[in-house]
Amino acid sequence: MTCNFPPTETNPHFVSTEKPLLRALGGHPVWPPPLWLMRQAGRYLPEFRACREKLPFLTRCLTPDIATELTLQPIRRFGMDGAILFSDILILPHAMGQELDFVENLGPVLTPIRDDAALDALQPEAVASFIAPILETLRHLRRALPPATSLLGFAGSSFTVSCYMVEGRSSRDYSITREAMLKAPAFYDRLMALLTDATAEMLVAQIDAGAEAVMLFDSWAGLLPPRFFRRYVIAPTRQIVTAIRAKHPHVKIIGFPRFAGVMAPIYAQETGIDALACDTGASLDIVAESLPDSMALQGNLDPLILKSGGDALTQEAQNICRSMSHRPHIFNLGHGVMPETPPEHVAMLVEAVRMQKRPEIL
Ligand code: 1CP
Repeated sequence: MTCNFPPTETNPHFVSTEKPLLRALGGHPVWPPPLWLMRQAGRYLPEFRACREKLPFLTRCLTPDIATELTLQPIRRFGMDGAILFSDILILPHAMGQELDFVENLGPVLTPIRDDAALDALQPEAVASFIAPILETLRHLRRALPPATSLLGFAGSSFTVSCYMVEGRSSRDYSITREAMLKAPAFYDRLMALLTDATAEMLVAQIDAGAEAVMLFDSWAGLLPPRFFRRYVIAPTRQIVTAIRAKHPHVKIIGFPRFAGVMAPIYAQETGIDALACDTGASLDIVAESLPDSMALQGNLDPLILKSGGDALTQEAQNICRSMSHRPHIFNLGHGVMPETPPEHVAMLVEAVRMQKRPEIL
């Protein structure tokens, strides 16, 4: 018999009625850990590829029925605990008027913004109506998702989005953007201020429309030296967190400062986020040592191990879960699912995480 009273972790029969992912984000250990995968909706799924051939990426993001369907595909197949809105971090600059295209084998292409005149032409006031279909998708998803699945909204962090806006495309080192910090600080600070306000507003709108938690992707955070990291990663993230908290004090925020290394726990503590998403190179137990017990960690299986499959996949996934069993942990990858990943490996991973025994009774 199970019993859910009194509500305490020390009662071995305690069963929470809260969604597992939200419970972990709230600072409680959950076993087995809730699970979702970055880029879980994507090219590795045949049903995704079928839709991809018919419609351009931006149309898929901005058509509520399609974006809802693409968000739900991995949930139907694998029953993840989190559903992440099908959209992109570059929708925000596009919504402000920056031209954006996604080119096969090249990725995003934007008209670069490198001076005040280009910045003046942006229209942050246009964002609200541009993202209306995305908010509609969130409302659809809240109705369509299974009761235990949590709905995640997201945005890119100001620094990472600025990289694409200034550079105009993907780059190895975003040197044009980083040079703008040095050579045109007034311009760059203006861009960051504009982005930080717009990002906070967009995330508040996503929460108003039904997102139950939000994630900030700072994919290129690790490119910055510590002083710049504090100024362009930690400070704007703290500002976004503060703005969200003012409107939605209980909604949890996940931060992902990729490649931040030793700066990651400092980021976690100084920004005020609720959960730290860790990249593949992070040692979760070492990161955990410098964080409060109630702060959830998310991650961090190597996407290449998922692609390769076999015993290494089960072993590595279970090692991560066991090392985090005593604290709030959300299982995920250290970066997105690779397009060449066989869907059966994802099914294997979900089973390996869900079916393992609790460490104390092994
Ligand atoms: O045609 C296609 O299928 C395009 C592929 C694709 C997809 C499926 C892109 C282009 N974006 C997305 C969706 C996406 N992007 C999601 C939602 C779906 C999900 O996670 O299941 C999310 C959360 C993102 C976030 C995103 N976009 C990031 C941050 C995370 C990360 O990967 O580091 C970044 C940097 C982008 C930019 C982007 N979008 C797409 C591409 C090819 C790129 C460039 C990536 C690069 O520069 O390396």
